[in-house]
Amino acid sequence: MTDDKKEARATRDRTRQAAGAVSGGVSGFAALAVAELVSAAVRPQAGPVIAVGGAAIDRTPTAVKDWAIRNFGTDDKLFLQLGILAVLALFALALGMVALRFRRTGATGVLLFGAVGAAAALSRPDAQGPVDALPSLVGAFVGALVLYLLAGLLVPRGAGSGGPAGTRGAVGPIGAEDAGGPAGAKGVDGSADDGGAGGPAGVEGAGGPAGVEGASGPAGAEGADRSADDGGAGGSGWDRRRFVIAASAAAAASAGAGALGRGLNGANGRDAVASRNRIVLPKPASAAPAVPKGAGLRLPGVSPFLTPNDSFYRVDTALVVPEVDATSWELRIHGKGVRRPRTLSFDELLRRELIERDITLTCVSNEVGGPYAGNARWIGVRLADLLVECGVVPPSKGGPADQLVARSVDGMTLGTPVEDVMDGRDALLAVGMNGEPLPFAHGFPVRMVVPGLYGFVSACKWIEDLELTTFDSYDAYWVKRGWARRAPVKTQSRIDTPKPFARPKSGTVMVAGVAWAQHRGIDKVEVRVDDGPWQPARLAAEDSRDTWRQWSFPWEATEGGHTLTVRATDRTGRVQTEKRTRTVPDGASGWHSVVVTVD
Ligand SMILES: Nc1nc2c(c(=O)[nH]1)N[C@H]1C(S)=C(S)[C@@H](COP(=O)(O)O)O[C@H]1N2
Ligand SMILES: [Mo]
Repeated sequence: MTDDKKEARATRDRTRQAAGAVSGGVSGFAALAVAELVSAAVRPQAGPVIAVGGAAIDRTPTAVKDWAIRNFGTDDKLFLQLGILAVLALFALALGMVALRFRRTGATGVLLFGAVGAAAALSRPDAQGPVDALPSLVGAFVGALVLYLLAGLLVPRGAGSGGPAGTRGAVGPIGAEDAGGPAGAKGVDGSADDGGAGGPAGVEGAGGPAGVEGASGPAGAEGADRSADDGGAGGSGWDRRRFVIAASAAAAASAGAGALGRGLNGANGRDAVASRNRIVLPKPASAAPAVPKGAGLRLPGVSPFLTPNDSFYRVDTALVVPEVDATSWELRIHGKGVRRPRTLSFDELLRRELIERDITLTCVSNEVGGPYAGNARWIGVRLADLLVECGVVPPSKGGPADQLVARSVDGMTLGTPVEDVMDGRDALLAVGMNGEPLPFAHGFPVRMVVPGLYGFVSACKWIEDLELTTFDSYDAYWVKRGWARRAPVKTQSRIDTPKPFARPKSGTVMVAGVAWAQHRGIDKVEVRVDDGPWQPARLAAEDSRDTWRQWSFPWEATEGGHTLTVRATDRTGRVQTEKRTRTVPDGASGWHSVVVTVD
């Protein structure tokens, strides 16, 4: 063989390898797109990426999850999904290369991924039954088929095997029949079901058959492959044009299916959106007193006293925010010692006496100085009244149940002490947040809020079930993962301004922030500069003991590096502890410090 020929051959091989990877990529894309489409018929949460992501979240060790929350914050889920997609893409490319030599093995590999997705979907706590496996299974089946057919186009023609036309003529129809079904049907689906935005893309799905036609011939040409086995000098060519057409058609059909699926999944949520838009929150029988004038200091850099909904922190395990239709929503109250179990609709809830309260919510995953705290004006029904109506008696009065387990539509469980809910504090089944129905991300249509307890033991979003039980007999989701059974909020204070490593000018620098000890109240905040004495900060007016309190401290700053530290004292007289603990199992403790350089 001359050098020229060798080089030409090497180039051909590389091109073929690349084409193999492309078939893998296209097949993976087809699998996910079809899965998306099928999930629209089942439920969005049954899609493979969401199911695998959800399963991964539930199995992630607590330390890693905590790390992810700390480092990615609310973006942790985006990173997880991107990670899953990246892994899938790598495997798809690899399977495409495998399929160059072993078409069945490659296709089987795709099916195995489908099996993993299906298993994940079936294992989700909110799985509705065997149908949840369908998106993964159907998607993987189509993906496998696409890979098998595309890889068939990459089979080199043996010397004298009669050229593409002849090959197609000979075996084409059989292959076409095999493949034409699903891909063609997809295209038809696309154009038939979808009248709106998805339309054009769906119609493109009709490109499927074209790709199938392209694919059909060479599928039959496998025989030629076996005999030639890439070896025949000059016989290792394959029809690039047909491959490009087929791969593009398959990709376009997949894009159509995927877009249609997205559109339909979006439509499912539209009922929920409409139900939310229709809600007019009744005037509360017991309105929250106006926020005292001096509660918000209006200092630049300090968290606003009431946190707007769109900047309120969000912590949950939901990869897709559940969109619950309030018109069909129900809450069931039942369990140990519930003499009159009942089920309430959203309308029944709204017809009850509503109370409005300002309550600060904090997350146990919040590190000292961290952002997972927010203060909102909630409207809801008093949970204790409802429990009393159901015949529930708190443990202190001899009731048999000491734990109230709240369950959400996405299968989350949170356990709250019955005693706390019934001790007179404003534990709410909240329907409104800062003057509007709950945002979807914050639990629409109904969530719990209990002053004084971390969110993971009290603030169930998208709630649908309340069960009275005991702490001895049941561990809720986070408790199973190493977090505490009972977790009252720890007294904390935070310096909002100046920011770490700020470079303020010497002179008077306003140091300010927030402090919280929900349901106990904040009585004192002190600031220390370097190793100096603790100096009292000015406390803003108190709204209620269930809310955080702003504070400020005019500091006569001198040039150089300084460390500012803050600590609070709650109304029981206890000073915020200096002892640093991690967030697991019951919340971080320690003092917040900020290092600045004064110029
Ligand atoms: N269904 C559901 N409810 C949930 C959670 C969750 O993961 N799923 N997380 C809890 C935690 S840990 C906290 S701190 C609060 C946060 O509420 P937010 O996202 O509205 O701020 O919701 C709680 N309720
Ligand atoms: Mo939390």
